[in-house]
Amino acid sequence: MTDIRQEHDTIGDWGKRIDDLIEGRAQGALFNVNEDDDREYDAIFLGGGAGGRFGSAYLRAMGGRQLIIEKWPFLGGSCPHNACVPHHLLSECAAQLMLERTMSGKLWFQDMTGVRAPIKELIDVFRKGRVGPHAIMNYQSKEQLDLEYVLNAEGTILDSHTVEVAGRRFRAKNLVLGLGARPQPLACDGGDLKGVYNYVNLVETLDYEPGNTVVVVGGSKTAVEYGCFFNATGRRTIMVVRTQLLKLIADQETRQYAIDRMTDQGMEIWEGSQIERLESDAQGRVCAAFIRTPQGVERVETDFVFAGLGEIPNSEMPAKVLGVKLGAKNEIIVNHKLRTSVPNVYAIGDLIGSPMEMFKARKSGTYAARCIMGEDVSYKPEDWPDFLHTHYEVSWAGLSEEEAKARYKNIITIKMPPDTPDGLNVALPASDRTMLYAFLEPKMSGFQKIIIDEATRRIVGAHHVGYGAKDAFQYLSHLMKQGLTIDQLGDLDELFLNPTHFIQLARLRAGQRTLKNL
Ligand code: NAP
Ligand code: KPC
Repeated sequence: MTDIRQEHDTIGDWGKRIDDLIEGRAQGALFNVNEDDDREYDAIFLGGGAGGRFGSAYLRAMGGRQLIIEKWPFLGGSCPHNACVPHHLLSECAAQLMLERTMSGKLWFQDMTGVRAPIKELIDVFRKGRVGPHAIMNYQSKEQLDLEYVLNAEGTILDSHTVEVAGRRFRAKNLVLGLGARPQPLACDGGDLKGVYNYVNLVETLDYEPGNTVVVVGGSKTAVEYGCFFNATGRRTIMVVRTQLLKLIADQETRQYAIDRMTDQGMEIWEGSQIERLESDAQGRVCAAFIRTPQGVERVETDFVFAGLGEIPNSEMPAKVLGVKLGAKNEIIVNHKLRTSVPNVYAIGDLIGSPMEMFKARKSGTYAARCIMGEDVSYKPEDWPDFLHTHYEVSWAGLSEEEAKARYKNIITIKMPPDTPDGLNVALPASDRTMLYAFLEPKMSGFQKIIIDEATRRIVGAHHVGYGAKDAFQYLSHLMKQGLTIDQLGDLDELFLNPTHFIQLARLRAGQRTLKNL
């Protein structure tokens, strides 16, 4: 055990310390506990991921006392270690590679014929660099946010007020569980062979350069994000989807645009299909996948299978020790105050089930903290803006066109590209990172749509495929919940050329008393 309370590591020092602990060159728990403070803890946060860290910061900022107990030697959780941050790195590379392949041999772009980009080298780049964000989280939490924490040691719940870690017992008025989730394994014969990856073991164990064919299992965010990257590297990529791809994009036109651009890139989407079994070579590595399709079983030679099948909440210890109630997918059931079925025990983040988004984890942590500190707030994650990556970013907020039609008597849509006989072969939308497409390959320059309830003139849905619109969607979603109308949207001040085009398009129609599609 190392007491680091009086040590004031720089971010650089933290990077070295964390690297040594991860790589096994150093051991032992790190205690950053304020022994001079004799107040009882308001909350112990078991798990220092996004939820635990943000909940702690909020509680501390409100004047409370908190302690984070985290098994890894860093705060921030799976997001910067093996989940969202590598997702984003890979997705940025997928977008870049798609641009380079589309522009191959034109302007200053190199000829990409036959070029296969390395997967392992990029994963190595990530592994080497990930201590950077880790170090910032530890530094910021200690030196700037004044949080107390114990790192690099697994906490054991003794009761609803007490956790033991590295031989010490800590007691608090409340316990906040933020134990995260783990990938659902591929349950088939050969599902545990070498060469079968998920987002965790890909980062931790990939030690060879995958061959020319990749099989991806799953049809939602994780599978699609990784699949698009593997495809963009220049490999044959087969998506094995047991039902339908990207069901979570409710607006069918947006979904179709996203899927069509994936297939344009050569991705093979095998819907209604399942992996039946995986075959191993003499070294115990996968060498073929038997895939049951609606047409029969196909054998595909591959040395690389990636499973993106969702996640299982790590709820076993609290269920066993405290008896907290669980849902059907192992998630801890909480109410709008993030309270579990056990008094004074809260749960946050991935542990409470979908959506398992880092931004939901952060927010749920802060709401638990506010409830603990006596605020009367309710956490309602029902109505949030969302996104995923293909080779593009797909962002959405509010209703799909289909949902809006079912709910309102008459709806108006404003789209780019518009519905014309030219289809997608027009040079708009065009903006950040789609300008070259607009001029040289117009149908790849994106798709966007807002949906308006004609009677109230309110914007009830917004959808976007392109780049750089997530920022706008954060604010747009808030404004839509406040009742944003086409008139108010058209009256905002835009910065030319913004990725969504929504303000200027709304302005073109806002003068109409009876709205028409555009
Ligand atoms: P998910 O959203 O739970 O989707 C699981 C996918 O795997 C679905 O397509 C599902 O098919 C399929 N599946 C599940 N069990 C299967 C089985 N036994 N055999 C074949 N297919 C199976 O999982 P995810 O995409 O891994 O995402 C996990 C969580 O992380 C989600 O909450 C997500 O929001 C979050 N995430 C977010 C991002 C982002 O960019 N915002 C990126 C990655 C992950 P069915 O549709 O047929 O059920
Ligand atoms: C780079 C980045 O913000 C991802 S790491 C975030 C971890 S935390 O701030 O604890 O949510």
